[in-house]
Amino acid sequence: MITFIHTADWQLGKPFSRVADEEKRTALRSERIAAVRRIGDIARAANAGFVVVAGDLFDSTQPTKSTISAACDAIASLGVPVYVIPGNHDHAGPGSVWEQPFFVSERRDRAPNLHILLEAKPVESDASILLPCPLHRRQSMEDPTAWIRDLDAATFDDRPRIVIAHGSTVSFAQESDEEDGGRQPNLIELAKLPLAAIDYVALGDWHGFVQAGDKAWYSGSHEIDRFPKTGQTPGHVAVVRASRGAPPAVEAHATGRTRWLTHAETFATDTGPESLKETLNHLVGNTDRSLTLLKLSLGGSLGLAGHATLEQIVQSWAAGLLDLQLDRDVAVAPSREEIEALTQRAGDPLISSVARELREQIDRGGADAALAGTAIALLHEFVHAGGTR
Ligand SMILES: [Mn+2]
Repeated sequence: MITFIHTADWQLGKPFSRVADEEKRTALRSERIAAVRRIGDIARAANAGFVVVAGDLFDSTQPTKSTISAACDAIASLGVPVYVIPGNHDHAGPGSVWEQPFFVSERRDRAPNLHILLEAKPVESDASILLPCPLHRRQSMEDPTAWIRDLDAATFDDRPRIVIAHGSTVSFAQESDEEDGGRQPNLIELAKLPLAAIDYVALGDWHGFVQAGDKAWYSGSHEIDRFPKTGQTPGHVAVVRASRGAPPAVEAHATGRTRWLTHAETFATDTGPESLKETLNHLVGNTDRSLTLLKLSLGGSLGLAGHATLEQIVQSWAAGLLDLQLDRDVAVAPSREEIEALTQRAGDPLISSVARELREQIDRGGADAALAGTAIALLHEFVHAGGTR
């Protein structure tokens, strides 16, 4: 029996362009490198003999030199051979990273345990026979595993045979995990593989840990890189125990540490923001904000005081979280007391007269009322931020 780690879809160098804050984009990229290093802890604990990366080690065919160097150092830290196939993101077509002189020399000098499998042909490692299915272009309409169908397995000894492939399988064809969607390239037909002659199929491309067939698993990405769809479990690697002619034993082990949470709230009263604060503290915790990304949808309506409280809460969480994706559609419904107070500021005749004008527009209703509501909220904020005495 052999034990190895199956992982995929590291997508090192992913730009995270939807995250507005540059410092946080950098932190997200660093987390993907740090998660590679944590694979080493799992490999040592499981006594794994090697690591298989089933495609998309890099996010693009042209990663930066910093990304290449960080990747090589992290891979070297794993301490066991690491076998990699190119996926669709880092395919081995012309001008690929794999033939770039900087990558070639960094791999040689920093990560001699890293082996890039560029050809569709059997590779005999010490303990196993690897059957790599590298991608040579981003999208191919040919099944990358097709070459294995005609393989003469009689020439192999009794080492376990491991297919390494990247793409959708027929069972997952309708739900590609690629963000660009569209028609299904790189489609793998597991049923056409000579499964009796194969002991494990290590798949990449789907970002959650999931069994895709009799002997086939997706490990998912080692660190979460998007808000997961329901039921997905990204942020894991697979620890695989395989023997020739026996079913594999496959376990998911957590390697990710970023959290991607979703929350929605509809406000009805001005106490809403305070209760949102409680909810977020409970959901995220006060010590873990810098590793958490939150998609927050806010609706309903609030008075002026409620909006001011909400704004303070939003600013704190936007700064403290690894990212806050805010969908805020909260109407202004100022209380009569709040408007009256603004219209009667004895020392501020200008503020008072503007507030009275806005109050009249709100009372008249119609399209201008919503604008006036927003304006009076801004006026309230201005007054309470010390813009006037
Ligand atoms: Mn992919």
